[in-house]
Amino acid sequence: MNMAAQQIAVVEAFEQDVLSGLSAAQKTLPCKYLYDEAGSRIFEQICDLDDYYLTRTEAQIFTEQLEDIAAKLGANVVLIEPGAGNCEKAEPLLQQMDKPSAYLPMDISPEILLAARERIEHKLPGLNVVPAVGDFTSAYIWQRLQNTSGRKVVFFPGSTIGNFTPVSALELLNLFGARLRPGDGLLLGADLVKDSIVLERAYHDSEHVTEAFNKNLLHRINRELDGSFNVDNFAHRAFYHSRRQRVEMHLVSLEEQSVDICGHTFRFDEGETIHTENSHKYTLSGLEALLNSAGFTPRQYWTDNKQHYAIFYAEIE
Ligand code: AVJ
Repeated sequence: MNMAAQQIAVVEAFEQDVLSGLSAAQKTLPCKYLYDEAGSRIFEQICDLDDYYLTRTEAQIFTEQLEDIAAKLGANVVLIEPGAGNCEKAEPLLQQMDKPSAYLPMDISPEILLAARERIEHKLPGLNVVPAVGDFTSAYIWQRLQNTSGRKVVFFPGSTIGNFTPVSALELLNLFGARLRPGDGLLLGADLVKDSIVLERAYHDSEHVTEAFNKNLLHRINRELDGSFNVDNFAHRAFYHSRRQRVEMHLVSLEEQSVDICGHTFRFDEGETIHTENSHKYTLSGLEALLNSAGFTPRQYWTDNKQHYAIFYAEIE
């Protein structure tokens, strides 16, 4: 597919997902659409918030345990990073690892990947950087690894796993594992179950940045799909659902209203919500069970002193 055709396919997928998501009894929108250019910029602001402990805590564990983590991964490793973005998390790790033989970042944005490749090749001369553009949840992008030789480690930080329901998280880890051989590894970052006040503050921050992040999705529909959302008629809601072990993000309709999108009309009752994101939280034993179910044997984990966040290293037996 050429670039223009690819762009049209992307817009059509967004349109279809929005139309079908808003036609469901519980209106819903896939959370991946939160991360357009504007959304990704707002997400970076979220990562700097005092209330949002995740990014800071994961970075602190990596900084403090980097030697130990790199040693666990071993020498001559091919490091694969699904959803790598700007590749900033992999850089210090690659620097600390013993003769990494290649780095394979995957992302849907070619521009970000190419800029990151240039930066990393400059900082780590001799390292083979092989970016792959595409969606890491599709089997297609993983087929490219079929002929990669050497020990592989999949690097999946950022608690991205939390966006997946437990069932789809297992499917995703199975997809990763299908391309790995015995002795290959997975380095996974995940947010842990904790006091619901701490969790809810992280997703309903006092500076209203998460509100802007959530509402950007409505602005995006207005921009790209000719939508008629009056964004001020919706409120941001985030709450911890303890049985489902997840923070849910919704947009609440503040009044009875109708919205037109691509020639279709959607009705909203007062108080009706659009479910926009799940952020699943795990216990240490829950993570071990998830890894085991996907054929990975946990070898070691690292946490912060409050046990707010965990990084697991596991291997295929
Ligand atoms: C990027 C999925 C890790 O779930 O904490 C942050 C996304 N949403 N604030 C998370 C998010 C609202 C974030 N992840």
